[in-house]
Amino acid sequence: MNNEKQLIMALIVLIAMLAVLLGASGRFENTRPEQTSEEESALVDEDLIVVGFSQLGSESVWRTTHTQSIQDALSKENGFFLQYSNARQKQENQIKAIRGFISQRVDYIVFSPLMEDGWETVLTEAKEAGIPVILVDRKVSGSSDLYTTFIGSDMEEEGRKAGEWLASYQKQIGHANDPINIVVLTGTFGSSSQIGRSRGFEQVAAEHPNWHILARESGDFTVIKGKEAMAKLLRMYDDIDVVVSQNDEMTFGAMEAIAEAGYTTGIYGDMKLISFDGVKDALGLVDFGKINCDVECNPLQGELLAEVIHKLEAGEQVEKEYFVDELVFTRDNVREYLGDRVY
Ligand code: GYE
Repeated sequence: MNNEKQLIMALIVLIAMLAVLLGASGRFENTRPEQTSEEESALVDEDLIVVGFSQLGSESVWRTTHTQSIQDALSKENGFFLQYSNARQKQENQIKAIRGFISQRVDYIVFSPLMEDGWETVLTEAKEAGIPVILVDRKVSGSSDLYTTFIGSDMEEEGRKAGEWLASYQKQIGHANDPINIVVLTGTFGSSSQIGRSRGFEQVAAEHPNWHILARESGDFTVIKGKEAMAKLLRMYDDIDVVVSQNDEMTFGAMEAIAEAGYTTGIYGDMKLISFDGVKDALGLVDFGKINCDVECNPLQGELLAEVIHKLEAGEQVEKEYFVDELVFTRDNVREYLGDRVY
């Protein structure tokens, strides 16, 4: 009986020791809780190129289309294993995501920086770890040694196109020298899209002493904030001739505020309206004559990105910047493109 008891006790002790050991090794394996076993095996799978993609958020149709384009192009079928992280408009989330990608030793880091400033430390960490960084859509300030290449739009050129459209339109309607009052709804402050589009438009405005930019107000690239910003401007000024809105979401919001204030926009409206992006719903409004001009920003960057990564894999030289093709839509040409627009 005693012997039996001793045997049972010994067994219990043994089981407890085994449980502790297993638990400990389980904890050890879990030091990277964000990785699933599928991800772990992809990391050791030599055939897949592992890419960590930090997207800045999902504030617009443009942005969700951009994300989808990258997810489609960097698919398993195309030889990639993509880890996607959405920073929800917070720079600290992007920094955290990039640090996670570094500790996982991904092959490439792709990221769309919320704003231009504040990346030196984390990009230096990526460089020291030997991981190439590819910027998509937006740029960073500072040394270009901290990234391998950029794929996206020429934002300054987009801003200039908006200005040039306005100049040619004023001329076409015979009012080239009339004084005009302009308000600008800007995107996320400090982002390269806000900085570039503002700079480009202002370059053209500077050539026209009769153009008066009354105010610039941030609408953070969203419908709600675009509406708030426009409502504020309408309370401040009753003589606005032109609204330049740096993306379609803010334009939709601004149009609500303008209608609520009793004004109209577009070809036959009280205010001329210039937008950026060129998503399907906005192009519909161009066709309808409610938005005068929409400067395209092309979110379909995934295929070019995949191509560039394949080049890097092959040890080929790549460019420092790749710009995507973009158009300017007005009522004169929009029908040609509206039918094929998928986003
Ligand atoms: O215009 C806007 C998005 O950076 C070009 O970001 C991008 C801009 C785009 O939220 O809709």
